[in-house]
This record gives sequence, C-alpha cells and structure tokens, in this order.
Amino acid sequence: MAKLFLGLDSSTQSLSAVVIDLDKQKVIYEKSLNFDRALPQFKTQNGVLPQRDPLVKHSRPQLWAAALDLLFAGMVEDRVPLRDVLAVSGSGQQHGSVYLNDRAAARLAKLDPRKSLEENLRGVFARSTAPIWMDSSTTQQCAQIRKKLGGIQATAEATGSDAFERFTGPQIRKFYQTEPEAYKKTAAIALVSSFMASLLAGKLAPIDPGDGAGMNLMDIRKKQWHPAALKATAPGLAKKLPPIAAAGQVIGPVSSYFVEKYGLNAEALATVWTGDNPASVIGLGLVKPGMVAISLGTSDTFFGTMAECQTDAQGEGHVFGSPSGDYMTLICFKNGSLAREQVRESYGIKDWNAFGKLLATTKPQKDGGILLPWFEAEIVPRVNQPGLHRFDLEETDAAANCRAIFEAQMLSMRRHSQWMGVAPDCIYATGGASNNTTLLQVMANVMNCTVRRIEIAKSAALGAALQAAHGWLVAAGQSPVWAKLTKVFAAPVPGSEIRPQKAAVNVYDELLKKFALCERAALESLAD
Ligand code: XUL
Repeated sequence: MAKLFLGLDSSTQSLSAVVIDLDKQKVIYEKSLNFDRALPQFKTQNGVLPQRDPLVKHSRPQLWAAALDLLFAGMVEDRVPLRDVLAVSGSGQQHGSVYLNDRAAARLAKLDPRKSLEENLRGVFARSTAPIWMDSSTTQQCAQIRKKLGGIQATAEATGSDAFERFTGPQIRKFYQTEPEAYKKTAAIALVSSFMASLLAGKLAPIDPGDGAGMNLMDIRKKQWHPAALKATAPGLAKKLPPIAAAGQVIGPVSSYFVEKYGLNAEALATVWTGDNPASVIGLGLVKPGMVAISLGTSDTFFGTMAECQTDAQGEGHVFGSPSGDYMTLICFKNGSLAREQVRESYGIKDWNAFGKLLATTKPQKDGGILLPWFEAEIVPRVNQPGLHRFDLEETDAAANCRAIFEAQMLSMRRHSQWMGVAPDCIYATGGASNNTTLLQVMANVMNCTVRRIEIAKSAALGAALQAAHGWLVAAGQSPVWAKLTKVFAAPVPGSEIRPQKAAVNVYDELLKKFALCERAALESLAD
C-alpha cells in the first residue's frame, strides 16, 4: 500500500489539495477550487462577501464547508486513491474566526453522510459570517487591547505581535461589544484552520501555535493562552477557546462522514491544522533556524525560521510558532508588485523583461536616488498617508526609477528585518516576480546573501501534506527529521543560485544609511 498524505489549504479565494506519496517522494495530485466560480450561490467576490463598509471583510464558514464536500467529490472523480491516505492535515487563511453555539460539538460528532456538510451544520453558528484577515474595522479595539497590555512593545512581547486590526482578539472584542447577546451564546470560537480540522475530525479541534499567534491572545513563549490578553479582549473567553496543540498532532481518526461518503481510509488520522504562512514555511523547506524566504507577490513578504523567540519592539513584524517547533517571523510590505507595476507602467515599459534590461543599464551608487514607493498605505513602516517620496532622483529618468524602486523595497526589507537577529546564509525567492534574474541580483547584493529561486505554487497545501506525514510518523513512534522530510519536495530550482557581488554589496551597505535618513525624513514630513 502506498503511503499517501493529504494536505488542504483553505485560503481567501480557494480551497486546495495536495497529495504526496512519501515513499516515492512525489506530489501525486494537486487541485484548487475557486470559491466564487465553484459556489456562486454564496455570492462572494474573491472569496469575500460584498459589504458597504470598505473596512469590513467577512466570508461564510458554510462556504468553506461546502467547498470541502466539492473538493472530496472532485478527488473521487479524479480517482485519487483516498483509501491509501494515512493522515490529513491542513492550513487556513490566518486570523479569520468562526463562532459556534452549544449544538456544534454534538453535531460534529454525528455528521450524516446522506446530507451535505452545509446541511449538517445548519443551526450550529452563533454568528452567520466570519470576519477574515482583510478586515480592518477594529482600530478602536486594537487601541483598547494595546493599552491594557501596556503599549506596542509589551503587546508584541506578550503575544508575538502588536495589536493588529485583522488579528482575532480585536475582532472578538468588536463582536462582544457590538453583539453582546450573540457573543454570550457563542460556545466555541474557531479559526479557519481549526474549524476545517473540526470537520475532518468530527470534533472541536485544537488551535496550533502558528495560527494561535495570529490572535493577540497566545503567550508567544509559553504557547498557551495569555490570561491578561484574554481578559483585555472579552469576558468568559477562556471557556470559548480550544486547547493549543502542535500542528500535525493527531486529533483522532477521520470522521466516518468522509469514509462512508468518499471512501477515505477509515484509519486515516485527522491532525491539527495551522495557518497558511506557517504551512508555507514547511512547504518551502525553511525548517532550519536562519532560513529565510522573500516572496515577491501582491504584497512582498519576508519570512523565516528562528530558534529563539525574538519580538519586534517597533511592533511592525510578527512572530508565529512554526510547525517545525521553532518560531517563524513574518514581515508584510503592502507596496509590492502593484507598486513595481505602477512604476513600470508610468514609463510605458512593456514587460518585466524590458524593466530588468533598463534597470541593468544603471549601476548601484553610493549616493544613489531613493524612491519610497508608498502608493498605498504601508504596513512596514506604518504609513497611513499614501504618496511617493523621491530623494536625489529625477522623475523623468526611467532607468534610475526602475532601479530605485526595487532597491528601496529591498533596502526596506533589510532595514526592517534587523530585529529578527537572523543572518541568513541563503535567501529563497518565490512569488510572481522571482523569475526576473536582474531583480534577484539586486536582492542578493542588497541583502549580501546568496539567493536561490523556489518554484512551488501550492506551498501551503504542500506544507500541510508534509505536516500530516510528520504527525503520522510521530504517532507511529518514529522521530522524523523535518529537513529530511522536506528535502526533495522543497528543492530550489537547479542552477538558480545568484551570488552577491562584492563591489555592489559595499555600495549598498553605505546606501542603507542614506535610506534610513530618507525614510525618517519622509515619515516626519507626514507627521507634521
Ligand atoms: C498574515 C495574513 C495573510 C493571510 C492570508 O498575517 O494576514 O497572509 O494569512 O491568507
């Protein structure tokens, strides 16, 4: 019998599955189901319910459950050998929360395969919608929680992050304040990850330290609920939260619902899920402390693994638990690919290849031009008045501006990741723009580090499948080593290595000082 493991990723816009064969060290199946297209009756746009208030972003837990049915039915149709699956794990979009009443636990224990999951779950929600990570309507609640916990630095020290609008604690506080009766009737609060794990396990599932750290409710060092944070958030919260347990830890056998309906192996194990970012850390193979990835996407993210918990005194970056048992950091820069695109388009440059070629006609300069590309309000550093700031840079010089924007993005990453105290020996580049070697050379030079490219489209679902394998091996009494488990699956693209160039590195060491001064000046001008 093949040793198969199923990883699921319930993200903002889709539910994905990846099945791996552990003996053959191969991904044997992957599939994604787009919520808007596959389940139009829920009327979501990009996975989000339309709302008049642009700050409010909710989705429906019933939608995620319906997608799980459809995905399993699709796997049966595609003849995925579900009888050979030994364990299932998963990941979810972080921070989103599901509110269940006191009927939920009993209903989960008796999921009826003759009905859909959606029908099975009728009447178990204490709140019909789920706020998700794109929601930014809780500024007031963030300020209240932050104040009770002693300020930005103290909140980050205690929970791994300052209070952020999308984080679950501020969202729970808003629910408690605006709908106190419904809050009272809430028997259990789940994250997207633990809600989906609960369906698979047929019982309320624990939350793992990866996703738990995205709540402003967990003691980041003890990996237990933080009593003062719970108190600062809402009354009676401790009773509504599940226990915290490691990602991949066995909850029990999968619910008979999936066995009878879809032919899933009756002995397959349901395990604890995590957040999509912690799962991606595993899927990209960042399992040793010091390993770092830069994802060049809609927003650019800098994330990596560290052995010791180190929090950001400025409160800009996040620390989450990693499924490997270490810690992971996440720093999110909102002005990523869209900002690069705006610059490219404003000079009429037709594609990224041409952008790279133009950039390469210029040289890194010690006293070079600086372009702070805050097309939109920025997360790191915190900027809430969008705008561009140019220093020693002619707006008319297309080539210099192409260089300046990417240099600034990389200098900003270097500057704002220093608190992590991690000196990577290699950076793994992923995401849309990472196939542009000119950009990767700038990355290597600014970061003074070798860069390798990683091409894994479904890194979270792959990470979840590996997490299922890890959990199953541990339950079987073995001591799996993460680095060995991920090695083949998360290998960088052969021949993609780009080394830093000494002369350019020296220039950027100097330019970083100027960049810091320019950033400070721009922030001060906005504060005036
Ligand atoms: C991380 C975050 C997003 C979601 C996306 O803090 O909010 O990356 O996890 O699914």
